[in-house]
Amino acid sequence: MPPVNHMPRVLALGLLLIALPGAIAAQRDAAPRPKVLIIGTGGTISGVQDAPGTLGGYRAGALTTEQIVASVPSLVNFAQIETEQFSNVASTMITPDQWVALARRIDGVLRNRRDLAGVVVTHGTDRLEETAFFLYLTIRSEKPVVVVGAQRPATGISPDGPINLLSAVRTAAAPQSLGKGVLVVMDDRIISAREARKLYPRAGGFSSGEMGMLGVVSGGGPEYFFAPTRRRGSASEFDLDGVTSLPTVELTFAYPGGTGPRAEHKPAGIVVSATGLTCTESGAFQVLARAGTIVVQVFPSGEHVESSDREPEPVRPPPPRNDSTPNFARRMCPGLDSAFAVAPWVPNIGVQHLTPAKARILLMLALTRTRELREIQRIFDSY
Ligand code: DAS
Repeated sequence: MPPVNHMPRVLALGLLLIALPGAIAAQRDAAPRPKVLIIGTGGTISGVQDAPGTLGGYRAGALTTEQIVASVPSLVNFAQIETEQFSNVASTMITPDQWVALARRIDGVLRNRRDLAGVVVTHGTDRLEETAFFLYLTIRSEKPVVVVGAQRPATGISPDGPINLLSAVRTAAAPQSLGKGVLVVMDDRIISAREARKLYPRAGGFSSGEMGMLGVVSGGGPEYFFAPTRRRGSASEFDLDGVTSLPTVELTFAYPGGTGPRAEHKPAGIVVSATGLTCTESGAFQVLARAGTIVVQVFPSGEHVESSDREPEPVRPPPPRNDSTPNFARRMCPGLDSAFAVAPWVPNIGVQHLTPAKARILLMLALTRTRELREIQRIFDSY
C-alpha cells in the first residue's frame, strides 16, 4: 500500500489556525458596537488652559462635547457615540433646577431609545457628586448612567479627561453595568454615585469613603467586585414628572460657640453637619423644628450609620416657661431659656452613610413626597 501523504491536511489545518483569530476579530469588528450617548455639562474635562501645556489658570467648560469626544479617537472601538450639549459651565453654576432638567432628559431618552446601551454625563468635579447622586435617586432605568470629570484641563499637562472619558464609555457600554445605579468613573475606579466624593482636587481624588468602590476599569474593560443594594433605578419612587422646583433645604454647620440658624428663617428643611451641638444651637434647631422645618443632623465625614430601626424623635412642644422640673437638658445647658431646654437634642431623622451635601439632596426629594417624619425616615432608610 503506498504511504499516505498527510501533508496537505496538516497544511490546511495550519492555515485554518492562522486565519481563525483574524476571522473571529473580523466578526467581532463587524458586530455593531453598543450606542452610548455622551451628554456634556462642562467642567474641567472640557476646560482649556490659558497657556496650554502649563499648570496655570484655565477656563472650565470651553470645549464642546464633540470636541472632547474627537480628542479620544479610540472611543469608536468600544461604542457608537452620540453627543448632546446640555450646558457648558463650571459645575458650581449647576443648580437644582438643572438637576431636574438633566434627570428628566436622561430618564426620557433611556425610556424612548431602546437602542441606547447607556449614557455618559461629563461634568465639573466640584459638584459632580451632588449631580450624580441626584441622578442616582431619580433616573428610573436599569441602564447604566456614568458621570465623569477630570481634574486637569483638556489642554493642560497630562490631561486625565481623555482616559476618564474612555473608561466611562466602556463602563456605560458594558452589559455588566446594568442595574448598578448611576456610577461615577474617575481614575479607573467605578464608584456608586451614592458614595462618590471629591476628597481633593488632584488626579486620584475621588473616593467612596469606607464603603469602597464597586470595581475598576482594567485593560479589558469594567470589572465589578461589588454591587449596590439600596433602592435605586427602576425601584426609585422619585417621579419628577410633576416637580417644577425642589423644596428649599439649607445646609449648615455646627461649631464651638455656634448659635445655630436664626429663628425667623424657616426653610422646608435644614441639614446640619455636626458631631454634636452647643446648647444654643440645639435650642435654635428645636425652635425651627417646632415651626415645621424638617431638621436632619449628619456627621461631617458622612461615615456615620444611624441604626435603621429607630423611630424618628417627635417634635415636642416647649415646656411652660415657669416649669422647673429638673431634666437632662437643664443640667447640661444651665441658663438656657426653658423654651429651648426640652431635651438634649436628638436629630429627627437618622442618616445612614451620607455626606451632608447628599443628605440635603435626599431630603429635598423626600419633601417632594411627604412631610411626615416617619415617612421621611423610611426614605432615608431605603436609599
Ligand atoms: N472647574 C471645576 C468645575 O467645573 C473643577 C473641575 O471640573 O474639576 O467643577
